[in-house]
Amino acid sequence: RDIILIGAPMDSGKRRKGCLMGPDAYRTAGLTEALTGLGYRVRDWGNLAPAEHAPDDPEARIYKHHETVGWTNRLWRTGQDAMAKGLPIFLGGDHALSLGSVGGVNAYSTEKNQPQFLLWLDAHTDYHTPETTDSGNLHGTPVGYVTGRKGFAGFPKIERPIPEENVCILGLRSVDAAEREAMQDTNIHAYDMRRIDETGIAKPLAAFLNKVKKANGALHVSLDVDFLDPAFAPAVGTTVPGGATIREAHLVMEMICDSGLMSSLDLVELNPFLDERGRTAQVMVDLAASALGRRVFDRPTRAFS
Ligand code: DIR
Ligand code: MN
Ligand code: MN
Ligand code: MN
Repeated sequence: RDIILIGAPMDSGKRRKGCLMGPDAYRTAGLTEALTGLGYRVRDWGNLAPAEHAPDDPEARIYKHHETVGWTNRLWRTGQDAMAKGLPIFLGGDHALSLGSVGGVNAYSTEKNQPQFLLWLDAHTDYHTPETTDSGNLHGTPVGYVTGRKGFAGFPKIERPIPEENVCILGLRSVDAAEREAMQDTNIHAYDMRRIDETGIAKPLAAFLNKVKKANGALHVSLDVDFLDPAFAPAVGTTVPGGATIREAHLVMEMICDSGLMSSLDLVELNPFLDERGRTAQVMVDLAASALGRRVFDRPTRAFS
């Protein structure tokens, strides 16, 4: 299967600037070369621009609402198109990117009558709606959007929302009060760092991957830089201490690869402007390579139980 790189130099999902440098940082860190070295044919579709959109009011409560709608429309269509041709990797850009990437890949699987699953690797739940967000930053809303929460005026309608029980979030350690309350009534599989400390990260992930496999589902993986501990992945606007270690993160990626289930991937929230010598971009490239087959030693594909 070909891999398709889709650059989304977007910064509209939050106020701090710099994520727009992300796609080129991944390229500079050698993403194409890493994947080519694993035997893939890599097609780089370059950097997108938002679809035409209304001008934003700088005083509005929601930051750059219209520009984010423009990005969502562009990414949605591009994602749908890319799914027919290979495995898309969306290069962010902030996490508002996933409004469009997940919207698009889910529209594709809806058309194919395949259940859509979503693995969200993040310190945050991103379960707000434009009505509940207190920051006004839309990067905190994509899980709410794709699971069909109300309040996303102006955004494309999701024909078949992703069922809550098809969503797994790993790495949580910063959840806003409104999100926590709303999450409580859902069937989303959400694991905070404490549970990961207690059980290890492999156990909840294996259970989720098993579910995807049984349902013959499509699996979108959304990797937010802040899933990782800031000690080795500092280039993100919202660092939260106590994140996944580099070994936990690689284990997650290697298990995803072993499962053979991943059909699309986001690399989001990287802000290269906050970094030293591109080290966080390099970590993200190495994790993407692990998700797509890089190993120290060859191992037989492992069955989940
Ligand atoms: C945060 C979202 N809860 C907000 N934060 C981030 O602004 O509503 N998500 N960084 O990844
Ligand atoms: Mn996020
Ligand atoms: Mn986050
Ligand atoms: Mn918030």
